[in-house]
Amino acid sequence: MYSLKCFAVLAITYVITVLGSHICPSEPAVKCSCPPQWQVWQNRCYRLTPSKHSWDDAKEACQDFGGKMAAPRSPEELKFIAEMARKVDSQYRVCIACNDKEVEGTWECDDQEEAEPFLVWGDGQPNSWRGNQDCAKLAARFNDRMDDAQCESRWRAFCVRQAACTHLPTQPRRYCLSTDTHGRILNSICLLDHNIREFITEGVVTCGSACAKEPECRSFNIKKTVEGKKICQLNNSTSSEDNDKFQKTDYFCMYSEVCLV
Ligand SMILES: [Ca+2]
Ligand SMILES: [Ca+2]
Repeated sequence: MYSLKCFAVLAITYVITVLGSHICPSEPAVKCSCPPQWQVWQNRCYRLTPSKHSWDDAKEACQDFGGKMAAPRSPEELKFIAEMARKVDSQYRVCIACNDKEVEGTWECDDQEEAEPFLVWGDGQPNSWRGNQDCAKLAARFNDRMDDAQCESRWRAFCVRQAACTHLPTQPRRYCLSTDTHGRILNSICLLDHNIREFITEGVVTCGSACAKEPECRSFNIKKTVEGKKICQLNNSTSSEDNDKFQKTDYFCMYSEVCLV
């Protein structure tokens, strides 16, 4: 009868090619986690202080939690922390680690000393109201943008710390081809009637990549048309699950399964 064999040489070639073409872009290579009360975003953890503090006290409060006061560094990070704050209080006002205490009008943000600080001001801000607004906050009423405020005003604060990240082992895939009892690759036998979709393909790697990305795909056929074009058929079953439909064809057809190494 037939058996399914994974060929080392083929596998190595395919694995290298497949990794080069990013077969699994949705699988993160790094997984990060945070202590309780902290929310992970990328490789950092965020939380709001439960109590309100003046700007200087907020810095200390964040340190007491094992982090430091946060200053968003990109539109994406700003969006993340604004959404986090809105969930706690739809009218939130929260301290962030930017100030112009030293030189009026020259803003500095923690961790952004190397470049222009990331500042997105609300309409009409910073206005240095009454000449005494040297600490930045983020506020819902300014459409999730920044406002210069009195450093003595008491708000919750955003704290940030590094997340604990581990690199997940990459999961290269290889393709197992059906062989006869002598180990010869079968090229006129395929799994029939389990076709989810089909398209013209360049070969095993392209077809296998498509199968790996299709949630329902369990195996694939590559059949050749009379014009010599290769058709990739993605199947929602495998030869072992429906052996009756694993049938001889009167055309070139190679059956394959995507397997984790
Ligand atoms: Ca100021
Ligand atoms: Ca202001």
